[in-house]
Amino acid sequence: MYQKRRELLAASLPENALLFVLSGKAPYSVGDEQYPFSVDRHFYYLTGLDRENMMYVLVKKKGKAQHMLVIERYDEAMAKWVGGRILPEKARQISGIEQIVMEDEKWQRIHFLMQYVLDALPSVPVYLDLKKQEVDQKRESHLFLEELMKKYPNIQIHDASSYLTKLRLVKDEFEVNQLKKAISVTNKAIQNMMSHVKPEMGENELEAYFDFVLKCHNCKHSFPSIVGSGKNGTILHYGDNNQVMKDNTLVLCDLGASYEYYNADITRTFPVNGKFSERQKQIYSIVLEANEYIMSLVKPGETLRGLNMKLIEFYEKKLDEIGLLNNGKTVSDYYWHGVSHMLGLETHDVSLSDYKLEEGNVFTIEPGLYLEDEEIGIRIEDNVLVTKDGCINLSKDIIKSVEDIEAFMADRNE
Ligand SMILES: [Mn+2]
Repeated sequence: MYQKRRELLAASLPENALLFVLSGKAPYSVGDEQYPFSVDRHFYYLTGLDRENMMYVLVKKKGKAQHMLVIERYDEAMAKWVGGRILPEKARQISGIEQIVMEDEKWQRIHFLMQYVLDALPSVPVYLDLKKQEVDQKRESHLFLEELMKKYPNIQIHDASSYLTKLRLVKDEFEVNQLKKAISVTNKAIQNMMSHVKPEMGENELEAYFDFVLKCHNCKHSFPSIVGSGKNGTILHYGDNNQVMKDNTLVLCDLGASYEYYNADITRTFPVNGKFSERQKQIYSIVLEANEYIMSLVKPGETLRGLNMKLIEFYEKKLDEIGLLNNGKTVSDYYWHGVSHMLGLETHDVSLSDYKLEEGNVFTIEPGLYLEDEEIGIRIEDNVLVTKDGCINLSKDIIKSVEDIEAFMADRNE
């Protein structure tokens, strides 16, 4: 599988190329602590490995590709403290890359590859992921590039990110299955929340019912959970989750399980006491209809921006019907974010500008409506897979109709 991805990448690169993808390094924190390490997702996608200080190298020349992996030398003294670095055999077995080079022999090998690609060329085309430069592992690519330029001033530098992004946008069968697992755990965890929620409970306590299920399934969080009741549900990135949930309010839960780096991103909104009020039901029904309407429009060729425009048109009509657009109010007073983003190894997964949907994309559909004055915040978010003429809702098993939610919550007391 990883081999297939590397072959696809090699095929998409121009003739004569030397590409480097780094796994990254945890930034220093304080004392002898490090920030938690999170592997570079391009690296993981191409190798299945998730350790620090590794590098994948691809050489393409005369239509032929060679692959190489640089890893740290195993050190027994170090292993006693932090556990073993990965052994060459294990790295080879997971990634399927035959050629493994030790970190301390890396420059010798790179020098050889430079000469090999250079042969008859004025300079060596070097490809690196240079898209982001932040306080995260992406910086490693830039540091490596600086080192490379010192040693080889005559290279041509190219950004490899669009080549990698194009591949990652279309999910293979394995990836779809990983996402399904993450979504299934998220479903169980949301059910656990719905089973236990009640008035006067803290948002943090409700959040703990989600966390417990994730931990039991060896999952992590895709992102910090949002558990916002009443007015807190109208704050887009509310994350305090520390208020007491009042009777007759709704609680908006935007959260997801991450399974082996594949991220679910789901939002469900439900009544704290198990029953929607008439007004809550009215607003909720519009958001649910919006969710299903946008889902029905998905097909190859559409864009996420286009879907969002359709949603705004839909809201213009619906909100006008119930009198919310009087006194100069517009849709943007009640809805101001995008309806979708790509999903995968990152929660806001890689994409290209004005990208037209293709079969195999996975993305979110998450319309919301936020009525601050009425303390009603509602969002309903699903994760869908684009097919050749529509889409499949990967999170269809996570209940969302008023009837299903009320029935589920009524049942729990019996
Ligand atoms: Mn989302």
